[in-house]
Amino acid sequence: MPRALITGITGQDGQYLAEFLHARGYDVFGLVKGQNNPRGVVLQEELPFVEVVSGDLQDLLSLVAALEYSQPDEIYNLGAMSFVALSFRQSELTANVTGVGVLRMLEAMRLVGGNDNNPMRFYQASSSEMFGKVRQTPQNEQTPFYPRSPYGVAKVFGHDITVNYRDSYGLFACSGILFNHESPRRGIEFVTRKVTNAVARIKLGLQHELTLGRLDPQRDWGFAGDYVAAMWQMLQQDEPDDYVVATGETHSVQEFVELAFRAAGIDDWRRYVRQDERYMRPAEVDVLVGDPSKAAAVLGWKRTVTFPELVEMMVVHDLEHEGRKARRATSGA
Ligand code: G4F
Repeated sequence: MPRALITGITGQDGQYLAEFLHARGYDVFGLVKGQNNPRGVVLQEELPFVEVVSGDLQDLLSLVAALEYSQPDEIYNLGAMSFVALSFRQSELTANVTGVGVLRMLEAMRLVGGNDNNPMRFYQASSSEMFGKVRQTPQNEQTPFYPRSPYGVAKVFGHDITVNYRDSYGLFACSGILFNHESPRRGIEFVTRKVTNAVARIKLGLQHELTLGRLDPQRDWGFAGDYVAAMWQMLQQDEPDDYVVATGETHSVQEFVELAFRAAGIDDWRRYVRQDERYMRPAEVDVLVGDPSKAAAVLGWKRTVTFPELVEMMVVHDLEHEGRKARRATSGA
C-alpha cells in the first residue's frame, strides 16, 4: 500500500486530501503538533483511518522522526499559519511556520529520503496570495510574485525553496499554486464561511447582522474537494513541476454575499451587512484570477463545482448545521 504523510491534516484541505488518498488505498499519516491537541482528538473521530504522528514544522528533529516512523512515499506539506489577516499581527510566527517550515520539511526529506529506487515525493501548498499586487492577468506559473502580506512573503519563500531544492538536490518536489478554495469545512475566520454561517444564522433568527471589511476585493474561488485531486495528480507525474490550480473566474466579496443571501431566500442583503475597519488589512490583494491551462493540459485537472454551486453548497450546509445546533440547545440535549 502506498503511504502518505500530510502536514496540516486538521485543516480543510488536510481532511479532503486524507479522504481522497484513503479511497485510493493509501495508508495515511497526519502530522499533529502539541500534547493533547484538541484538533487531533476531533481528527480521530472524523477520520479514524488516519494515523496521527506527533511533530511540528518549527522543529526539524520532530520532522525527521515523523518521516522515519511513517516512511511515506508522498509528503503533502499543507501545514501553515494560513490566515492572511492574522499574519500582519503574528508575522514572525508566520515566517517561521509558513516559510521556514517548508525548508525544515525539505531538509528532513533529504535526510530520511526513502530508498534510491523509491525516493519520497514532496508537495508544497503554495498560494495565489504570492501574486498579491498582480503584475499580469490572469496569473500563471510564469507570473512574477508581489506578495502583500507577511503570509504571502512566507509563501514565496516556501515556493522558492521548493524549486531550489528540486534544482539543487534533484528532489521530486512540486509546488501547487492554489487559488482560493472553499467548502463547508472551511474555517469560520475566512470570508466565505463567515458569510455563509452568518446568513444561515440570520435566516434562522439567531443573528441580526454580518460585519465585514472590504466588499470589493475579487477572488478566484473554487471547491476544495476538487483542488486536493490536483495535489495528488502532481505527484503521479514522471517529472516534478509547478502548477497553478484555479477556476479562471473571479468574483467580488460582494457577489459572494449577494448569492449567499439569495440562496437562503433573502433578497435585501444590504439590510444585514455592515462594514467595519477592524476587518480591513494594512495592504490588500485587490483582484486574483488564475490560468489553470497547464494543470488542465498536463494533469487533466478540471473543477467540478461552479461558483454559484459552491455558495449554495455552503449555505445549505450551514442552515442544516446551525438549525441542528439550535434545536439541540432548545431541547437541552
Ligand atoms: O477569505 P479570506 O480571508 O482569504 P484570503 O485572504 O484571500 O486568503 C485565502 O486564500 C489564499 C489563496 O489566495 C490562501 F493562501 C490563504 O491561506 C487563504 O486561504 O479573504 C478574502 C477577501 C480578502 O480580500 C479580505 O480582505 O475577503 C476580504 N474580507 C472582507 N471582509 C474579509 C472580511 N476576509 C475575512 N477573512 N473576514 C472579513 O470579515
